[in-house]
Amino acid sequence: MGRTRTATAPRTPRARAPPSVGILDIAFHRASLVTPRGETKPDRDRMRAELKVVRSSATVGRHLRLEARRFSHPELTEFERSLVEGAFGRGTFDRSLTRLRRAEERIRGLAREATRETHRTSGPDDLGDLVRRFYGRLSSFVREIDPDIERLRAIGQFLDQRPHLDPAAPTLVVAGFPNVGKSSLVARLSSARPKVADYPFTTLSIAVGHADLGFDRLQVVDTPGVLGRAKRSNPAESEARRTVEGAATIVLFVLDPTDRSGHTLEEQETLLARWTAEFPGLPIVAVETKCDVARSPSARRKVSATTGEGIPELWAELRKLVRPKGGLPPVEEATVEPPPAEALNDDGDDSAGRPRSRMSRRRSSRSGPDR
Ligand SMILES: Nc1nc2c(ncn2[C@@H]2O[C@H](COP(=O)(O)OP(=O)(O)O)[C@@H](O)[C@H]2O)c(=O)[nH]1
Ligand SMILES: [Mg+2]
Repeated sequence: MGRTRTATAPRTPRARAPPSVGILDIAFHRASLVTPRGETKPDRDRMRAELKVVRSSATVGRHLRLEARRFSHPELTEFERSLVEGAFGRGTFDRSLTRLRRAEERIRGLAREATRETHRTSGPDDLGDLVRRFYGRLSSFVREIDPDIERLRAIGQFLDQRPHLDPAAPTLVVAGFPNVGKSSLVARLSSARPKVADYPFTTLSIAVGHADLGFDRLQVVDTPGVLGRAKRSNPAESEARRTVEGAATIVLFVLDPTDRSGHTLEEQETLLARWTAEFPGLPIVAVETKCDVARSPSARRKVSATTGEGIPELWAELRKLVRPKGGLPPVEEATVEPPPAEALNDDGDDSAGRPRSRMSRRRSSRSGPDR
């Protein structure tokens, strides 16, 4: 066998140009359009060099501020920061943001220095050299932070694909092992229409729906399944755990007593016991679902997302737990806010144009993203 490449060898995808290429292209193009004014040609030469320095650096600065702006208007919530930390590593977000801001400052300083230098330089050749040197340094400053810009863009995309949870609203996080019926229950309990399927990890990231409690609006969050392994977890599992830890005011822990999920009740109970110990202040309501198929002898509440059995009683229990401290009159029945039929799409959350909070309008909520 020779070392010839076979036709079936996988081709590496063409690398995308780093962000600096686009940013610098725009900056240099804009700088090339300057129209210097001045009485004499030497005046105009000097002015042209100065304007090129000022305009190219200002354009780059504006682009860098735009890359960072997404994270400060509005500020990320603690929970969003925790999700980002889980997916991208501790501290990486802040590091990239700091490096971006520092680069912007350095570029401002560099431009000030070069502008001053144009006043001490004369002759088109020397001025041309000065601008070229400035462009070179500007380019290397921007190239240096390519990985940071790329990371911030990826973080922005990651957050766009997750619902924005209102940190002030009561939040029911529905969690449990994979394939036990979490998404089916979320659909029963809220306006969300997550994808339901009989294989594990249908739900790879969190999704939110809402239920109107009368006195308040409950956020109901669907989470990816957690296998409850002591030391290891995949990104979807760690997202679920962070949601329990960082967003839940109540956890609905769903157990499947049938053999359909592929996990024994004992395995599931072990995770329930672990979380109960790990989150002592958090109300955890355990329910056994799929009661239309099988019931365990336990004293736990039994429900079925398929037939709706046990759901009103479950609501009554949940409602007591989220009752506001001020003691507004209790409401008899929680009403789920179903979106109108035409708005029932794969995006899950209400796309019905119902008024949402400013924050949730900003980012679209997704349910059951099967990515
Ligand atoms: N018979 C029955 N099947 C259910 C029930 N809830 C969910 N399932 C089925 O169980 C499978 C997994 O459901 P899903 O909601 O996607 O589980 P998740 O992975 O925990 O979100 C799907 O095939 C559902 O149709 C239930 O109450 N009764
Ligand atoms: Mg699911």
